[in-house]
Amino acid sequence: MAVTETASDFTYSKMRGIVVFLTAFIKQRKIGLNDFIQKLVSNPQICQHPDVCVFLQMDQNQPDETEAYCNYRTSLGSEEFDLSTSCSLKPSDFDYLRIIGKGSFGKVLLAKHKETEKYFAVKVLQKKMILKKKEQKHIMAERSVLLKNMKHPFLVGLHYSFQTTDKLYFVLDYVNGGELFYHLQREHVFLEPRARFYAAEIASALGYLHALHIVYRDLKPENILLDSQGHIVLTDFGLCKEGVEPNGTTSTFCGTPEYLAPEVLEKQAYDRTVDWWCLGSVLYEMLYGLPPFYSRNTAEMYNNILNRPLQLKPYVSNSAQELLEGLLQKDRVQRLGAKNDFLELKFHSFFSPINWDDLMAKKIAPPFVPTVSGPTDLQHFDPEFTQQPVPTSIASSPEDFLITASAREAAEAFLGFSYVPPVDDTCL
Ligand code: ISQ
Repeated sequence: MAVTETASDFTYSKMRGIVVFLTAFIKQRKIGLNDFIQKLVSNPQICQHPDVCVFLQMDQNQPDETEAYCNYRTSLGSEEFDLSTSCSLKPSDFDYLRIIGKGSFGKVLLAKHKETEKYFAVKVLQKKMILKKKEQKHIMAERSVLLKNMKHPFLVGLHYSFQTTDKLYFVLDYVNGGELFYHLQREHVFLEPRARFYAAEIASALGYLHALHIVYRDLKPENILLDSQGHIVLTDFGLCKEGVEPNGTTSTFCGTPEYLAPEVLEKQAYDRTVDWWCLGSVLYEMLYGLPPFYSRNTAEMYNNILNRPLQLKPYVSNSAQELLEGLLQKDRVQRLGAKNDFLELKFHSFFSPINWDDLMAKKIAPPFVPTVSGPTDLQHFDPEFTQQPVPTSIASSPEDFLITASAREAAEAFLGFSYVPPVDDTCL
């Protein structure tokens, strides 16, 4: 009896050992298999091999299935978002309705997800263009910034990212209240309460990014949108600088001229205080109708940014002038926000009418509600974009199947762009 018990104890502990070993082994293999599959599907040539298609249960006759290799399910999605229930996304899952923005690497399109009939802004970037301009690190940074599980009421949300052989796709929240500066141009200047509301929403988003060690860096008019209720939505994380510690600095730059901080213009090291300069520029433009130090002559404007003292005309309040002086301080060490970042702005007298908890909860009624009749109302987008035809290559591109050397190079450069969540959480 005792012998039997010992034998069974022995068998049990041995079995447990084996189970523990096998569990760890299987877990390890799962991770390995996941990596292996990601590598497989990221190689266009291998991806189209019939055996690989069978292995991955892909239908070779459905080009889109093979072209969009990997997908990403993010926790960023808002509650009403349900693309996350879909196992994989591909370009042909969307109807691309209109071009709503253009940049040097690609386009932003209004797209309707066919199954859910929900609207998204899909940003499509050409890998070749990114590589040509050596911006691949920034784009991967944009993805990784968006993947940082960021959720903030005034930052655009990423729902998904995927890639084809030659393109990268970001599926983002769609907002159609127009660019903030589209409205500013129509009205020339904003009254102080309205400027304060927008500046506060932007500042809270920047403070949030800084807390995650992210410098937005590229705050410029076209990146500041309004949603249909009139709240701020900051887009375009393409030039965000990731991994900058609160006291760390970085010295690379590419950006837009009007809002360039002096340290950036001089190609000196910069840090998160560069965002407070940009916010100062936005606030100045909202209150005075032109960017600070503005000149039609770019060289003169650069010289003004570097050397001309800030002159503030008296038709804005003292607290607004004081805030602008703090934010548009040429010496970044003296700049408002240099010590305690967002906190220094939060407690500035200009923002004293703002209840920050209410602001974050979107409980403050926006001072202006854009008139939009529905999601497809594109009146606030530039007709220069919306009137252009949508290229058919966005939904499926024959070029994706021509495996040229440069396409392979591009594919390799963006390995890992599409994120496959851990095996336990996926339907791969
Ligand atoms: C979301 N909605 C409209 C326009 C956009 C442009 C860029 C990024 C996201 C967007």
